[in-house]
Amino acid sequence: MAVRITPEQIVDVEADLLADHERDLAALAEQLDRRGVVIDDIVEQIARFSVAAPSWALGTGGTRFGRFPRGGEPRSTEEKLDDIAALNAVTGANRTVSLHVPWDDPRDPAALRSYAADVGLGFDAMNSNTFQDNASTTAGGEISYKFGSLAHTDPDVRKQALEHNRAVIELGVQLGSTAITVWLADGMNHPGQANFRRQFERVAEGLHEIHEALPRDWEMYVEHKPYEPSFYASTNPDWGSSLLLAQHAGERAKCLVDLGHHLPNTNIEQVVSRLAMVGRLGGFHFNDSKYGDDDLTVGSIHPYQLFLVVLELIEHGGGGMPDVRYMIDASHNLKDPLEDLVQSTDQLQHAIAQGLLVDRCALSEAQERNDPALAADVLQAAYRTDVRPLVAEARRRNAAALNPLMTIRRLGYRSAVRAERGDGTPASGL
Ligand code: LRH
Ligand code: MN
Repeated sequence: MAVRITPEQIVDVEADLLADHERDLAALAEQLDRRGVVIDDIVEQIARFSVAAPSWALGTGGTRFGRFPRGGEPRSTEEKLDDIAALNAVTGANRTVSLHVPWDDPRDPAALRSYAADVGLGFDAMNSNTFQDNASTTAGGEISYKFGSLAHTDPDVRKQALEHNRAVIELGVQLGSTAITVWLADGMNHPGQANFRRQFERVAEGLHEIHEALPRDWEMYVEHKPYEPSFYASTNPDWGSSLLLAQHAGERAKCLVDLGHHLPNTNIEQVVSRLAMVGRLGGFHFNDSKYGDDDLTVGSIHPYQLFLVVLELIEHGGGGMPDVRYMIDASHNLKDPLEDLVQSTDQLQHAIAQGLLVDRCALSEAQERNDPALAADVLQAAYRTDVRPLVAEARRRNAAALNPLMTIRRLGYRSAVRAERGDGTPASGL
């Protein structure tokens, strides 16, 4: 019997928090009122926000140097949905799941769809996988993706990669998803190993064929990454290549920005501004990183960068968060996967609250007048505001938790599912 978290349980275990919350919220409302800010609009916008949880990040992640599973990991896609339902119960902001095929390969998609609906979840962008040799994606091992997939010199390998993407789309249609994300590990490890142009042209052609296979109401997202597992050149390394590939693929092809897929010191908020400006910003894989594609907790290393990315989104959305795809893509080597996803979602809710507090009129005036100090002051006034009462209130209005991390611990979710699932079975995924 799956472990469920109910709004009533949350109210019970947080009874001692409510009075302080209401006091803090009233104090902030009074402070913001003096700045001409009506908190209800901001609370409503935060409450409307939702970020998809990655089905591949509900187990303990690892590296080539080791993996330290903690037990109680989901043994099936259904149990992953149980965990995401628990996550959504305490955050009120993870209302969809992004599946990764064949790590998730449901035998009965219709049954999985109604299982998800029963726990209040929907299916976000699907993810294909032509970066591993899985029997179900390599024609039973007839082909290998060792030297790439859509970029491969062998037409049989390219054909199989297309078949797999079409199969992922068909599965997504049955689940009610309306998008597919295509990240390719294709590239080179050695100078001269392949021809840059011919590799890129093969990928461009392959993505165009995937675009042509999209149902009318679907979009596809091309995800760039500078390196790993290709360590000399990735075929789609940066936003420029990704934009060229999306434009060549078709009208409903856009670019997905994984925050960890940028070389150190890349101005990611500017990348977001560029892609939004040309109407090709499809969505995000939120995470954070210090060095490479570390897939760490969102906003845990570069919180100000996250704030600036959100600011570009609010600019693009005309004062609110635009209708693009928001997804988390993380890997949890040390933290409990659910607690890490709680903190990533919480960081996003805070960055959005701070972004919505920016006085955008004062900012553009300072910009027009070339007054960088005043512009910085306008940004800092928002960034330095303690928005925790706003975020907690938005969650409370979604019947979720004022303090999700403390509450998921007080409810003993992990130990309850561990008792049910045991320690043996690591979850499929990263
Ligand atoms: C590649 C990536 C991609 C997924 C994978 C799980 O690094 O970000 O989005 O397919 O992680
Ligand atoms: Mn990603």
